[in-house]
Amino acid sequence: MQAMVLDGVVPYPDEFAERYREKGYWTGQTHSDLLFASAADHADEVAVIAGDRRITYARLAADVSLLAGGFDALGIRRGDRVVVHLPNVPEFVEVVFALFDIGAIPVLALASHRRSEIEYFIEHTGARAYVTIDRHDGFDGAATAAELRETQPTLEHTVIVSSHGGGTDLARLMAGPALPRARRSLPEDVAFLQLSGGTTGRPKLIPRTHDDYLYSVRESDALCGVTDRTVQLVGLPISHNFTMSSPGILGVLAAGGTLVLAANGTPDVAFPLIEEHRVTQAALVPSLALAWLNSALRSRYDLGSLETILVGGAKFSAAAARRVGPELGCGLQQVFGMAEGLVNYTRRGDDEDTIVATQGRPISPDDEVRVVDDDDRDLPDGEEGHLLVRGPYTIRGYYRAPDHNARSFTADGFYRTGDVVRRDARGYLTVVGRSKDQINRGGEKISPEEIENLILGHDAIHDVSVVGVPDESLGERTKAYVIRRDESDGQPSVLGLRRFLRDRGLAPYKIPDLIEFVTEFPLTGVGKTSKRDQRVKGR
Ligand code: J2J
Repeated sequence: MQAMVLDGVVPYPDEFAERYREKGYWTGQTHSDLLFASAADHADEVAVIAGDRRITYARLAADVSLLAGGFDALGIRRGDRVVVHLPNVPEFVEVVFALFDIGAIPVLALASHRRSEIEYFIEHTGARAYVTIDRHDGFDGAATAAELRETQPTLEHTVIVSSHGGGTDLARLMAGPALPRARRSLPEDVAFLQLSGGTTGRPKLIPRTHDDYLYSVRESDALCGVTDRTVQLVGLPISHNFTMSSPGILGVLAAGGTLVLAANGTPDVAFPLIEEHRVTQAALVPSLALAWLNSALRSRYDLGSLETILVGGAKFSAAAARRVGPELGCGLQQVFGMAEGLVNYTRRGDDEDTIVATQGRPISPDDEVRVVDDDDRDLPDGEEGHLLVRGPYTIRGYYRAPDHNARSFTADGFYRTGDVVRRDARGYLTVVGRSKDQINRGGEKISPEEIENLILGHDAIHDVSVVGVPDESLGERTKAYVIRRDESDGQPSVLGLRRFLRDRGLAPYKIPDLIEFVTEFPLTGVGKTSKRDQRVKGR
């Protein structure tokens, strides 16, 4: 089999790839190998629990092979892009593994995305198929799919999963013969396209290979103590990089553990599931961890099975982190990761100060971390600077984004994370801020420019500036300062502008929390809009 040819992907240079293989980081396993190996070792154990469904490893593997047969019969082949747009349902796991099995490339949308984002993913990747759900949080998947089939020339197939489980489209796909076990992709192939938070315009897509991704998954399992006894609550969006890989659903499936899928991670949903299924591990964003700490429901449920919560996606305050052990009665691991690659964990045996006050240290001895000043000069430990990274599971470039890549990577391949950190002598990182133009709304990343561009599409708007303003629970909320045109007659209203964005098919989490109409923006010394002033004033 030849290596997959996919335009717009920046490969690891040969000498690095060789080194990562020699050191045993890249083992040659593909995602589909991972699942079938676990299915062989843990056939009768439960892989996925969702509502009253319990899916064993044997069942999961069999369904994946049937579904792979269905996609294959549609003509979906190795390297074809398929947008997968599903909430936390078992069909997500089945569909992505079926696509992995034929070597097709899932493009991982978030369930909260809407037409606007999905359209862009299909256009940008030339996707041939789109898999979604009939109904989710006010989203009408069937109507959206029908519309996209009309407007998107590359889109040949849409598959609608029923929110009651399965559905006629899936049943049809699974009616034919299963695809026999065979190797249909190489470990160095791009396995899927993950989403970046985005800083300019539309979110960038991140090509992750089997080899690089599964290295991070296996190491995450070791660092987080994941075994076949692990029962993991999946309450964060299932396709997010944290949920997929840190150690995530792939980590649990690799180890033969059990996933408990939850619609979300709020205490009212999560606590009963923890009690019922004796959940041992959960991944949370800081706002959810706070909600758990402050919930009156804590005393109503037995959370005694919980061994560890992993908290990441945004900065967890040391004050809240310190409460986890005493109040939830479980361990804490902080996780500072990114879909582009690098993941840091506090280690399970670390002293309390390290666990509460740092965001951990990198997974790999070969993660090359640099902390630099504005001119890319390396700074001594303890000083705040820009975090750059290169390593065995960090991408060398975004998908089909040469101009952006020139800015986001150094000439020698270090990724500019846009995070401002301090490193201590042991290599532990503390996140102190951010230099990228991005809003982190409780772990959900928002590109101000994307929202600004959409708002500027409104006839009555003259100018707009979107910033993140401090928020006690989410860390940040979004605020749009809007200047209407002179002749706009006070239109649109706040509600009108929200409706405008919703009608454009924008994901609800990107619709500004606060909108203020102003007549001018504060300016910096050189006459640019001062987003800093707007952030401070906006609280
Ligand atoms: C401060 N900022 C953090 C943390 C991420 C594991 C965990 C999280 C992600 C993720 C992930 C942070 N403290 N603990 O992919 O595998 C901010 C940083 C970072 C950006 C990446 C994983 N953990 N962040 O959040 O691609 O700004 O990945 O660069 O969504 O989130 O966002 P994302």
